[in-house]
Amino acid sequence: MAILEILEFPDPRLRTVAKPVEQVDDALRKTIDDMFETMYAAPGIGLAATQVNVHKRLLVLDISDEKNQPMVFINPTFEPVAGQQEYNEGCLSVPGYYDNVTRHDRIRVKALDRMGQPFEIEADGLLSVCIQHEIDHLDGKLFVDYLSRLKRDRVKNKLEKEQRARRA
Ligand code: QAP
Ligand code: CO
Repeated sequence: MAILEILEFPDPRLRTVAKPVEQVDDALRKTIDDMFETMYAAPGIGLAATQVNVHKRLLVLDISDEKNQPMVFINPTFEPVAGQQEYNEGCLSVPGYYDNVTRHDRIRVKALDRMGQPFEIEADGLLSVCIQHEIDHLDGKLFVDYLSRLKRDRVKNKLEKEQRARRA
């Protein structure tokens, strides 16, 4: 297993639209395991392949307190079922910044599991927010895109400054 480098906003590679996974094989399962190791080490509750510069439609998450409920979604899609909710979101690619985003509450999700088998679930609350946030990454979208340009530009400047300091 390996800890992968997480791309940070405003890295243009975060804008890549990921391609569907065509084969769920051992090589993909290795990427999945590395993504879990990276997410747990961060620590985070969700990670999309885009964030580790792998442009395949794949995401991992674990919203449990004990960090013992890993979930994998390959080629995920969702449909809204009911309601809206506001959640104070963060992102491993936007470290140190949190803001409120309104999304669907109950959604129906279809995906493949780590053996390539199709499954469907309904999700609401935090699980639903997390799935929608991670699917956005696969489409090159970040939660800061839902905020005002003023807020987004402030976050961009702050992170660019931190990234420059780290490289100096
Ligand atoms: C996405 O985010 C998410 O700023 C997952 O300094 C977040 O795991 C979905 C993290 C909230 C729904 C609600 C963020 C770690 C982790 C930071 C994360 C940070 C360190 C974010
Ligand atoms: Co994120």
